[in-house]
Amino acid sequence: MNKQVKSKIMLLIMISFVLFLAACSSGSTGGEASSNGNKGGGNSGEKLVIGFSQVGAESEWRTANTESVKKAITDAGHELKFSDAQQKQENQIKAIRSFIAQKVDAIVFSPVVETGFETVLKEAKTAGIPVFLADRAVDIEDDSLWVTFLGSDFVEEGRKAANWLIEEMEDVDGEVNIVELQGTVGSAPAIDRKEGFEEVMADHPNFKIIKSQSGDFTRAKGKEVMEAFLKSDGDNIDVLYSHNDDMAIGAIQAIEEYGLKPGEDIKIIGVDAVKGAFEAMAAGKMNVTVECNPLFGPQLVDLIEAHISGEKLEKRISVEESIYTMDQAEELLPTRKY
Ligand code: GYE
Repeated sequence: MNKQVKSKIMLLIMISFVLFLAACSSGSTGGEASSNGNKGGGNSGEKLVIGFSQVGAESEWRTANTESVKKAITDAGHELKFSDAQQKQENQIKAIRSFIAQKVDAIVFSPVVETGFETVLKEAKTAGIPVFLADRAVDIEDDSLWVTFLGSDFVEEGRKAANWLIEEMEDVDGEVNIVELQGTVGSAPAIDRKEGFEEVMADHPNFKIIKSQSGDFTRAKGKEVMEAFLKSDGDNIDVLYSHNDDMAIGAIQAIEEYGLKPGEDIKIIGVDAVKGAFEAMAAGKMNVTVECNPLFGPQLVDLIEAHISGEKLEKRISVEESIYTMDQAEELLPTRKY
C-alpha cells in the first residue's frame, strides 16, 4: 500500500470515528435538552415508571378519573406507582417525596388544594423529574415547576352554570335566592367554579347567594350542609348551586326529607355530569349538570411520552366539555361512560 492510499484510509477511519462520537452525544443531549430538566434518554416506546398522586376517592368523578389514568398508564406498557391522598395535602407531599426517592421517570399530580406545594415541587425539579398537573392546578408563580396542566376550565364551568340559571329564570320577577355548596376549601375547582358563577351573577342583582358553605365534594357532607341550609332558610331557597354532582345528590336527599321537591321547589344545578346526575335528572329531581370530563388518562399518557421524547408542550391543555339538562337525561343516560 502506498503512502497516499494509507493516509486516505486513516482519514476515512478518523471521519467515521468523529461521526460515531457525534451520534452518541446527540443521543444523550437530546433527552436532557427537553423542557423541565427531565433526565433524558427517553425515546418513545421506552417503558417509564410513573408515580400518580391522586386526591382521594371523594366523588363519582374521582373514581372515574382514577380508573382512566391508571388504565392508560398500564395499557401503554408503563409501570404505575399509585398513591391515594384521602383528600389530605400532607399525604400528597409524602407521596411525591417517595416518588422522588424511587427515582420515577415522571410524576402525575392532582393537587388537593392550590397552595403549599412549592417546596416539594422544587425538590422534584432538582431531582430532574418532570411533573404533570392533572385535573387541578396550583397557585404558584414559578411555572417551571411543572411541565403542563391538563384539565378543565373550572371558571368557565361556573359561568355555564350561572348562564343556564339566568336563562331558565329570566321571567321571574323579584329575588331569586340561591344556596351554594362549595367544593373542598382551597381547591382549584371550588375557587374557580365560585368565581365564574359570581362573575355572571354580578350583572343580575336580583339573583342572590344567600348561603354558601363547603361540602368537601362528598355526598355525605352535601346532605349535612343542605340540612343546615334548610333549617335556617327553609322555604326561602329557590336554587341550589352545587360545585359537584355528588354534593347535589346528597342535598337532594336532604330536600326530600325536609318535605320539598328537588328539581321543582328548589332548582338543582350540579357540575361533573356523572351517571348519578343523569339518574337524578331522569327522575325529575335535578335540573342541569355542567360537564367536567375525567376521562383524560390516554391524553395524559400521550403528553408524558411526548415530553420524554423531547417535544415542547403548551403550559395549559384543556378538556372539551358541554352542559346537559333534565330533558336530555333519559336519552343520554345509557351512553354515559362515567
Ligand atoms: O368536580 C369533583 C371532584 O377536581 C374536577 O373533584 C375535580 C373535582 C370534581 O371531587 O367531583
